Amino acid sequence: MTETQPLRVGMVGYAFMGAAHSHAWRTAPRFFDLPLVPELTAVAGRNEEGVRAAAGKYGWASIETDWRRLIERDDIDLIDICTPGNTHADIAIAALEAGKHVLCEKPLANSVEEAEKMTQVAQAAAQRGVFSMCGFSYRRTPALALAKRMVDDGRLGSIRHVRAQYLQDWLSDADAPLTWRLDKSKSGSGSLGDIGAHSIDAAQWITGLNVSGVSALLETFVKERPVGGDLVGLGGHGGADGPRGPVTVDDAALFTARFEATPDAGADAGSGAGGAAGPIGIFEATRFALGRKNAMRLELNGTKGSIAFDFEDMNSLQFYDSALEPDAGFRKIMVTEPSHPYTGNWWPTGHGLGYEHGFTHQVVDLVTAIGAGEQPTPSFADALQVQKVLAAVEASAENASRWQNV
Ligand code: SOE
Repeated sequence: MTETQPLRVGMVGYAFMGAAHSHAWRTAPRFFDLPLVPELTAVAGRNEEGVRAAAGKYGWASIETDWRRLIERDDIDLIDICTPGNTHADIAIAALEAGKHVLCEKPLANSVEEAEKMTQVAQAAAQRGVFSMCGFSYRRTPALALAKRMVDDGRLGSIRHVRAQYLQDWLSDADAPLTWRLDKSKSGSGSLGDIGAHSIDAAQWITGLNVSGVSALLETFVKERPVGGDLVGLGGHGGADGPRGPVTVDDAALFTARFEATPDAGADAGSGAGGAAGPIGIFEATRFALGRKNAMRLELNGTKGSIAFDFEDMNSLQFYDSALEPDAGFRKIMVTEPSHPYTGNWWPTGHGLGYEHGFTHQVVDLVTAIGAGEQPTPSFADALQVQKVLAAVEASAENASRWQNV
């Protein structure tokens, strides 16, 4: 019997994403057959007390207080980057150049320039068998993976409309603290990059088409907030009386978009002479939609049918098939069958999965690709395309919503 080789992981950062990734590294080999077995070798963070507590809680074997030291270690094969966006480029480039595989949280970087550099380094590293992936974890939600499969199988025909919303409400309280997610120098942007980036990636991935241009509005509703706040940076109450600091990111982002043409658009999509050949889209991302907790929603209307998804009901997908009687209406598919993406490795039909499973599936797909010596997806190049859309949205919003090509 041959023994499965380990994949020794070093993770940087240990807050919200660090917790989700730790759980995924630990769980993936217990429910899926992997070509390499992940080991939680070391976790890095600047605060020794904090990183030591995180290592104990999440099960990491050792700690470092400088990510550079993690990269120098020869008992680490993969660096998992769970830190704010302003640190991604330095860590990812150093890791890839040192021959470590990389998993990097989204958005890939805080600028197109950084993302381009990271992509160049990633592509050169891939030639040497050193791979990288960006953590757009929603791709691994079974219902969205099923949506992708249905679009690829032609069940919707040519896509005409993309309607994507990502709605949360944890910033609605004007006294919620000023955390790193509200500081442009750390996060790059606000709702746009934090949650809108997921919608852009999901829309491009499922349709197989890139966004080619946008017209956008950005708004910051609360301009100053109480300083302080926890490491996780999601919600809480900062107290109304203490010092306040400026919010330097958007609270809400809206944009209309065009996608590139589908190869059969002229024949099937009825675009008309001189009309748009690809789908049109409307995107909305906000952390001020009171009552909406994690409503990552996507609706696609094609020439043959429609699908609709809402993460608040994440184990199901709505499907309208125009080949059926019109009064058949939308049907709710419970995405819990063994034939559905990822679900067969979990519970009996109908028992459902949660937020954390997306991260576990991300590890499964990453380790499977590394084991096969293949490029995992989304690659840094895929994430660079998302970064270009984010930049186009900001440029359009700064220019009175003027059309901006990506
Ligand atoms: C991580 O993938 C992430 O985008 C977080 O950064 C968001 O805040 C979260 O709400 C969705 O997931």
